[in-house]
Amino acid sequence: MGEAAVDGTMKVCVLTLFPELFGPFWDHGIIRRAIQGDKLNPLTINIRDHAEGRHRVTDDRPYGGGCGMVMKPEPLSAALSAAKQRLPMAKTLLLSPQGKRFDQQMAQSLAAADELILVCGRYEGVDERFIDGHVDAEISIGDFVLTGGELGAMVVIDAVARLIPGVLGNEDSAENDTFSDGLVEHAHYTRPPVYDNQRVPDVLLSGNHQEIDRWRREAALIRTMLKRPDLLDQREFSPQEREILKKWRRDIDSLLG
Ligand code: 4FV
Repeated sequence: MGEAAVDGTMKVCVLTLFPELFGPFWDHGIIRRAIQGDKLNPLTINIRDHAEGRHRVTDDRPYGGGCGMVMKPEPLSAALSAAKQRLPMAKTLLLSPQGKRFDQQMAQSLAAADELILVCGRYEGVDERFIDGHVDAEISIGDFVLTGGELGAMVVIDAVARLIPGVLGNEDSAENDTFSDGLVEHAHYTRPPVYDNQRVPDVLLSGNHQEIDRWRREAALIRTMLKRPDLLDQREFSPQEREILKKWRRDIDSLLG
């Protein structure tokens, strides 16, 4: 999805009725650092600025009756044209419960894009003709209904921005991400070595990085089996993981005598 970032900067434009919601998001943490480091170039466009008439109406009652309001197609497509003037190569993504479920894999593919346009709906949703005519893909952050797409857009931008080369401190931290290899992450510990009468696992204090890697791989595997067994359904185990699983089977067999 989208051409690789030629100059290493991802341009992202958000179409929303509440651009002010994004101010704090742009101004904090890794996102702020990505913007200051020219890795992320954000833009918000207020859909209402592209609505006609004195009242700049952006929504109306649904044809066929029923409760709630629907976002009108004209202000949306006018706002989108303004965005495309700045981001001509961008794919247009609508945040909606009907969308393809967002996950780390999708984040990795979006992170390769040079430009992205994210459309945030409000009310009951947007007029279907805008989707048919202008939306390249719909993305859902989960099977629940939000009051607006803005939080979904922030989730997507946050997960994608940290995968842009050079955004995270040392490169490899994204490599060991949860889900980057289809497993949940191993447990993390920091000082103090004893907390609440609980000691940090000795291997982590050993300095033996081969043993530490092996412990972390084993921990990731067992935590995935315990916390997210669904992640293992279609998953191919690496030779190292197969060795670990066989060792467990031997241990269990010896326990069972
Ligand atoms: C949503 C989701 C979501 C639907 C109607 C906004 C709301 C309202 N977006 N993943 N789940 N959107 O619930 O992305 O317009």
